[in-house]
Amino acid sequence: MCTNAPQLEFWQNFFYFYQLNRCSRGTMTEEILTALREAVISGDEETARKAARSALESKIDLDDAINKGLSKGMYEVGRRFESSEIFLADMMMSADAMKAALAIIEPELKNKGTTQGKETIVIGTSRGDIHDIGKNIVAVMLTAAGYRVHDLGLDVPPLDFVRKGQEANAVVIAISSLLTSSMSFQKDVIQYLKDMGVRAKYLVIVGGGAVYPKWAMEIGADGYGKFAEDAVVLVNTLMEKKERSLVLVEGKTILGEA
Ligand code: B12
Repeated sequence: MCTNAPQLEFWQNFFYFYQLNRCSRGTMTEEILTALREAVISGDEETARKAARSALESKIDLDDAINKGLSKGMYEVGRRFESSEIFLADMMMSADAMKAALAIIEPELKNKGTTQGKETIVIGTSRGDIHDIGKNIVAVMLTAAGYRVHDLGLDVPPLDFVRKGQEANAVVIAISSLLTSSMSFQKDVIQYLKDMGVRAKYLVIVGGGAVYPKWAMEIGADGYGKFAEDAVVLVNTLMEKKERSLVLVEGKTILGEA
């Protein structure tokens, strides 16, 4: 019996330090996510940069840093703006803080990807809409997934999506809309493609805060994704399909195909 004592002690210590390490890692991750969230809410660029660097140094999941940290902060900013607790200027400062953090995180996310020479995607924010933070994240995720992404930027006129799609020999046209008023331009892109007799050449996917699955169905889009990572699942799924039908993705789960 006594001969097993050192062994027992070894395992007891092992499990103690293992748990300690797990707990402190968990706490550290939570602290960084909170710092990212708070930096966006308070619109503090410098703190946002610091928190982003900590996220990289501590190797926390970068999707979590964006979704559970930065985007959660932005969601709260949107809520406060809607209930008139903050003003446009505050929202702009928050956007700058989020962009500052993303400028540090995004290159690392892109590095994770493989340039597999997959198909080309043209992406942009629709006309009249200058919200580009979410669209930029989608572009980075698709790049990291190996697609060639041509980012047309923001406030993109419907015809530009079509022209650039043709120029770049794209397979997918991705349109982001955060404003209800800019959604109708997504429909215009599809209408132009039809009028020019090239609708079948392109897969049109839509997303962004203002967009919802029924809208995607109404305008005859090929796909809708709620979050940036859904865009990757969506495009991969559409590429594998033999016949066309609308694909809806939320939380990396295919909600339905119609
Ligand atoms: C930051 C912000 C701004 C910034 C934008 C800075 C920038 N460079 O982007 C500034 C301050 C400039 C701004 C201005 C305005 N804004 Co603003 N803004 C926001 C806010 C707070 C956050 C948006 C954001 O960046 N979220 C974080 C990102 C990561 O999320 P996301 O954009 O939704 O993207 C994710 C998904 O949607 C998805 N996704 C995005 N695009 C795509 C595309 C595809 C194909 C797919 C599959 C997925 C996908 O992936 C992303 C990551 O998961 C939202 C509130 C909110 N909760 O959304 C209001 C909000 C969008 N704004 C709003 C308004 C009203 C305005 C203004 C009209 C205010 C004014 N009085 O002037 C102007 C409009 C200017 C214009 N012409 O566009 C309203 C829109 C209401 C509506 N439905 O029409 C919102 C909802 C605020 C509110 N609750 O009232 N805004």
